[in-house]
Amino acid sequence: MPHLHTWLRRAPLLLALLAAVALVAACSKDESSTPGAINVTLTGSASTPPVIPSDSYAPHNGQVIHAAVVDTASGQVVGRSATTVTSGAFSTQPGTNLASGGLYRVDFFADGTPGGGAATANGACDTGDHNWQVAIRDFNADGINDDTTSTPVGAPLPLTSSVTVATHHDGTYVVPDCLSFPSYTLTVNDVGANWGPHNGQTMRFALVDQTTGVITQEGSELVSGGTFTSHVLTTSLIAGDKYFLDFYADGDPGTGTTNADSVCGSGDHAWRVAIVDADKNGTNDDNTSTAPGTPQPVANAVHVDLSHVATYVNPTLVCPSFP
Ligand SMILES: [Ca+2]
Ligand SMILES: [Ca+2]
Ligand SMILES: [Ca+2]
Ligand SMILES: [Ca+2]
Repeated sequence: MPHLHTWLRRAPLLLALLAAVALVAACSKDESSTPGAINVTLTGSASTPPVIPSDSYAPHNGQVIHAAVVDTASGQVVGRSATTVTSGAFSTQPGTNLASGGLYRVDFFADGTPGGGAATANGACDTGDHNWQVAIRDFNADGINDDTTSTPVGAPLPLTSSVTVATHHDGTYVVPDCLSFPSYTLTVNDVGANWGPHNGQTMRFALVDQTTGVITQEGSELVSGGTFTSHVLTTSLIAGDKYFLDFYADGDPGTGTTNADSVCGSGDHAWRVAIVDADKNGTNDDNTSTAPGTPQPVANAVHVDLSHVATYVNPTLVCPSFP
């Protein structure tokens, strides 16, 4: 027989427990909502004070600035972005939703020989690229970073609100160590010699960095005897970034160069493969090109074997990579 008086005696305790659970849930919700997301924006001005010609990033016009926010306590890259230098200036946001109180540094490099434009870029940080580092130290919390010279690098201060790191071009650049931008080799081969429907056509390639939005043209191959002329394409991938490899054959399939116009568009066959090597065996896991997979952060050198398949990706998806 139920002891009604026992339940009545316990009711206040149950109510208190329920209230405590509700309070914990409310507190958890507040903590996870992270009010006031902390972002880091990096800008390079053509004319920030002092206004002298050497302040301009013009020597890097047309080149891509790759930026990384580094947590200096752990040494880990916690954000990446990239943008192109135009008219001696740029703006990009490598850090989003950063932890309050963290110690950060911005590393960035211009890909290519200074004065050489985009043609000297190779998509990787290496010898010849100019590199800079700036500590994030906004001591007066006005949202403007107070370490703008890039050499020497100051000690970071705990970051508690969003900051703009406004730099002017510093001719004395940090000696490239590229530690924040390790890269891996991507090799692409044709296999199967079954590209015959595109014999006589030019196959053009582009690498799409999903992490930064940067699209890099990667050259072309003439299709002959069902294979690519040189059989291999070699380029670089920045560690941690996610990529698609886009390519298209210019002209009506099976007709040689009929309607080839050096433009990616209607009538051309176009493909996209994701760069993803989940088992880290060096062989790409998305080689069929029947439909693009999901790219994963690059963590090792990757090899892609391309075999022709009749089901191709709609040029609407791929052709924007070939403006
Ligand atoms: Ca480079
Ligand atoms: Ca400040
Ligand atoms: Ca075309
Ligand atoms: Ca694999």
